[in-house]
Amino acid sequence: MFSDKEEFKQAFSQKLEAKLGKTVETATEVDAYRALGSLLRERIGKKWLETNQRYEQEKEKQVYYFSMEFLIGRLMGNNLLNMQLVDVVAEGLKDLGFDLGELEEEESDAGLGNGGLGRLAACFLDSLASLGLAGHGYGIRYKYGMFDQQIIDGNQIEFPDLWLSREFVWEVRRPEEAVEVRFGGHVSSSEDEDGNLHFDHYDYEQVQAVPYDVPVVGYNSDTVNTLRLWSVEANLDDTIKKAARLNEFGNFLGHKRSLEAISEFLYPDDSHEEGKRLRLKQEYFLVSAGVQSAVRAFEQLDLPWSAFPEKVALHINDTHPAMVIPELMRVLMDEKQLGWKEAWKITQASVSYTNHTTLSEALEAWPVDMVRQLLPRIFMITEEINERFCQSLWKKYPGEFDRIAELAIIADGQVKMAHLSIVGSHSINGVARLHTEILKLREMKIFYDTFPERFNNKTNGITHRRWLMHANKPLAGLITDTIGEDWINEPAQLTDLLAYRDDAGVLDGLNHIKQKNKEKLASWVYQTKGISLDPQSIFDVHIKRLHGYKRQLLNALHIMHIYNKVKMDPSLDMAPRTFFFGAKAAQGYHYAKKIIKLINTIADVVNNDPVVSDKLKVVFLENYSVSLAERIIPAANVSEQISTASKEASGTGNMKLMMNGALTLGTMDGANVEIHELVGDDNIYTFGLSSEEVLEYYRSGGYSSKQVYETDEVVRLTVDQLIHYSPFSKGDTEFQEIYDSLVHHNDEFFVLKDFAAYAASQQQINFDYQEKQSWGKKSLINIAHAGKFSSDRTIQEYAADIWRIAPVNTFK
Ligand code: 26V
Repeated sequence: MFSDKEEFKQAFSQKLEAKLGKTVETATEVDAYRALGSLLRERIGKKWLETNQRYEQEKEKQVYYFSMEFLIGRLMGNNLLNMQLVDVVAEGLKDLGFDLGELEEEESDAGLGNGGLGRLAACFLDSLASLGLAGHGYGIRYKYGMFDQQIIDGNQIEFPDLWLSREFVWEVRRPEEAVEVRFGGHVSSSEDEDGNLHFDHYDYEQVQAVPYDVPVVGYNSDTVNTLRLWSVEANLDDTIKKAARLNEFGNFLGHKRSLEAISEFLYPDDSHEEGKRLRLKQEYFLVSAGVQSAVRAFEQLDLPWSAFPEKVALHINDTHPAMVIPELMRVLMDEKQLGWKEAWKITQASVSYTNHTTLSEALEAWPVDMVRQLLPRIFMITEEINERFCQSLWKKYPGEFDRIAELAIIADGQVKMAHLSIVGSHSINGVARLHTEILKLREMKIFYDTFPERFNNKTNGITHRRWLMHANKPLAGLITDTIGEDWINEPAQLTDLLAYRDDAGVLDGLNHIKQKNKEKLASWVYQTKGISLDPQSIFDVHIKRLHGYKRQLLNALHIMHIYNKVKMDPSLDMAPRTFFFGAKAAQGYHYAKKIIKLINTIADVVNNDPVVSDKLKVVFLENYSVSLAERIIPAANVSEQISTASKEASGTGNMKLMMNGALTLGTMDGANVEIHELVGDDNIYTFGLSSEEVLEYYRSGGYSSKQVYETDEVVRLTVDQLIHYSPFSKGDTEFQEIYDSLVHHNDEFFVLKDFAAYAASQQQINFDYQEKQSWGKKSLINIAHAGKFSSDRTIQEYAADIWRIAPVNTFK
């Protein structure tokens, strides 16, 4: 092991030789990346082992965070940061002729998630380890993660994400920890002499779930937790037997392949539930592997089953892993011989659930026939949970058929996963204050009325280590120079910056760093896309999944409007702007793809028109991902958070941008409400309908987009350009669908309704930005209040209120 630069250089050269048979002179950058990764993995190994031993000895309560997605991105930079080795390694590599930044670029993003929900899980792991808490992730090791997006002729084209084609240096395969997961077959029951029922599952298909463990290194802490990613492997014996039974030897390989499909790819849609059988298989695969593995670890402690909830917390990230509930019941009853009542008490006391969306089209409901056929025993148990739940309701609300029908877990031929999650857990939380209120008072009102004590709020957070210290080292440095380094362990102390809100030196420093970051991004854009940008212009950033409710269309229409204004008056007084977009659309989401095409069309028109070129640029950055976010966010001045109020559960990009000194332009939605509350009216640009107004319109009608279109001339002229002859439509019908959605289908997301207010806020930004000093002050105030949005705060709340765990033995 190494503790200084010279020792590092030696260890690194030895690693190159031993692992790759290369010398420093012959090694490529990929070689150097792999050698460095493997060196660090070994160094992590010791603390990893010690952490696990400590947890076992102290019989520490373990949290297992079940999530279908962990959008962890690259690990090299973050691990170096958390191990506090950045400088030693960077300098050592430099001496040997390598650049650390370039080596980091050799790592593929682990894109094992769609967006907010998956990235949140990754931030939580970082906080758990950094706070010295015993919390681990259980996920799937998808062979193909989030698709690679390329923009060809303005359209999104998807390519498979081959992230494993290069060795993933951080993982360790652990075949000895594998478990069996069963699908299909039949269940029979029999009674023993004492009248106890026993269930026998037969004729099932069995696969192996093999874990690949990834260490999660805490910052300046001796804790290394585990992200356990499960991969499917066909059980050869079983597959051969099955082929023999069916007399289908010829199809042995086909059968094997179909089993292996389970951990093949991530479903790249986070907004439309499709009821796909393979997705259900994936969910049960994760759940069954995870539950069995958690139960196995508990059994090592040699405690009575009643102690299970004191030693194990099972958290489900949205309803995707909701089958944890019937699966734990199955294991406790069928394998460990517990009775229903005891098993149920243990299950409910161990499981907790986070809801991440109120969009009805994203709520999971599986067809009864599919669940029964694919998971017969799980279906039986779920039916029994439903039966008992409905009976208890009947006692509490005798005769209230409607209420009971509405609450039932199984109804209308479907298994409702949110209902199962609420009934089977002791805690249900939303992800921002407004979102939790909407759950309690509207979407889940009937459940809230039944179990008010189970509902609570946990406003999301982001790890300030990746999103500030790693992504924006100069800014982190300035903060430490200004207020000392305590904020690193206690991000709430960022408020100490407020004392410098009028300090010209600090504000200059802040502006200077932002400027440098913008220049860096501009030069990268120039190198990769050939578009030349003005780093003095306002960098206005809209980065997130493409979705109707996130209203990239509102931003796009507004850019068309500005373009028109400059064309009419080329000497218009405005601060030059660069609009950045990054967004992936789900493969089958036709409307979202049209909006991508529209943004790229606008970019094409604007960027090639010399009349506007010193005032306006539009850049669509393809393949938005964690590592791309790390490039963009430090350079942002304006953070677009313009969802239709009530629709964005929280948002976390808003927090990342705020922490990097961007000012939010947003609706009063999700966590924007809490950002507004902290920074005050002067340091945020809010506009548009409130969530109450939106919900009222949805409930009672009364909105007519046609009327806005007819009365607001700016809106009409702009929207007409989508279909009439214009630089954007070129006489084509390409954008007819968008036009129709706005004008003829009553504009589901209130784009036209909010247009004027949005344009007015943008105009205000245009004025305010020109006052450099006061803009810097606003930016500083945002950074100062961003500590509240560190995921350390969020995780401390989960730990105290939901999981009931406390740290053991950290350096802090
Ligand atoms: C739903 C579905 C349904 C169909 C199959 C695949 C799939 C995958 C994921 C989802 C859930 C998406 C929910 C989600 O990502 N919500 C976001 O969660 C963030 C973290 O809490 C929050 O900041 C965002 O506002 C919220 O949209």
